[in-house]
Amino acid sequence: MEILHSVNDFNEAKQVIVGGVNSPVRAFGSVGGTPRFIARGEGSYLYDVDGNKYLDFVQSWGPLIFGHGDLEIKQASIEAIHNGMSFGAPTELETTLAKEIISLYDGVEKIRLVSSGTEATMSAIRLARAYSGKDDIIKFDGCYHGHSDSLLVSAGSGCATFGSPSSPGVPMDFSKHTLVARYNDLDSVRACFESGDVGCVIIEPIAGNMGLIPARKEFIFGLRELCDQYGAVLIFDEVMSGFRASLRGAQVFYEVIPDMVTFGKVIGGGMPLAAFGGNDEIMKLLSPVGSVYQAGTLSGNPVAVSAGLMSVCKLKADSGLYERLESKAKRLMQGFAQEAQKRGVALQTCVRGSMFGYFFTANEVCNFDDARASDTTLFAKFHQQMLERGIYLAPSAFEAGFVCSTMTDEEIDWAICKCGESLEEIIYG
Ligand code: HOZ
Repeated sequence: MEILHSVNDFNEAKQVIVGGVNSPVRAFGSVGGTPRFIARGEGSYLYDVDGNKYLDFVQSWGPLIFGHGDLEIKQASIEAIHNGMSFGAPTELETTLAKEIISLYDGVEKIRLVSSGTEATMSAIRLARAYSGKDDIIKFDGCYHGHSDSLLVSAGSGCATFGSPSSPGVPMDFSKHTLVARYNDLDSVRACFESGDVGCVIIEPIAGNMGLIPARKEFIFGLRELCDQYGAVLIFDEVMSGFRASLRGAQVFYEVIPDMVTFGKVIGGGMPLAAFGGNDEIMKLLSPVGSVYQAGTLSGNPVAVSAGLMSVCKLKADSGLYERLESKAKRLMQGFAQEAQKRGVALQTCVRGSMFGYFFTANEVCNFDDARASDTTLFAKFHQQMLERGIYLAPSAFEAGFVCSTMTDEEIDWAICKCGESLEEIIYG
């Protein structure tokens, strides 16, 4: 495969952009090789600057559930642009999108729109602290909630890849309020509650930043009980799983109502849009009604909201969509598992709606320790071989994969075939 233009572009980018990328995992640090510079995307495919075509299982890290360049989402964005790019004043569109989200997610009575998942989780934590009157929060090893100071502790993918579990530059005074528990381990949560003055628990109920690891049902029930017992706010971070694992995100799988939910990715249809919401009691503390401050010039941007609204409306309109997406993701993961088994390679796979994950290990993966124990060297080789064969997978063993609505069974089968070839090359090549 010819990638000369990507190599040149990467070298040039490194002269002016730190590491040549604007988000660390894109640099391919943990898998090696040159990140492909992308010229365009269409449906299930990405095209790089050298003209190579890739079946894309990253889909912009989740937002593009309808694939690249969906016509209706594009049209809605273009129409919005005709009316103006940004107003810094309220629009009717924002209310419509807020109503749609509230109608689907239990526990969400009021919403605030922001521009990124980092903003959503950071603001939700601030509000939870103000509501509970307590500074300590519990997060889980391997869960990623954006890069704000108090959440950048044991934070999964990007941090794991670069070997800095908590980043330099985060004062100890900030991170000392962040207690880290083990995913799917209630005893570790109890221990945190007993050792601190905990006002909030934040969790990705379907973790997608340490590979795909869903929480067990009884674990989520237990979290709800502990939060109620200790007067702590339970936040579901559904930036990745919201509208991805199902139309109602994790709530379909757990039937537990959180106090707050954060959203991002799919709700922006590919544009920078995120949100946080919760019950009225908590949300009314937010400025301008309450005194907890949060603001943003581009919050509720009309172009982003139009793309997101079209995306959500399309998801609601197609009742069989998530079943179809899940069956594609299952077909892919079953295919990978069979190809691995044929060659004696240990592989664990997982699917939640349109999200999928795989680890090169013989053991069940329930938390970040299990994920870290998987064979990441083999993952890197696999990633390189698949990329060479036109299959674009997330360049980290600790990220989730995504299927989109345009993917056909034939495309999935083609990826499975390439999986077999890649493993063959790694073993015998
Ligand atoms: N770790 C982020 C996704 N889980 C990376 C996003 C990006 O690089 O675009």
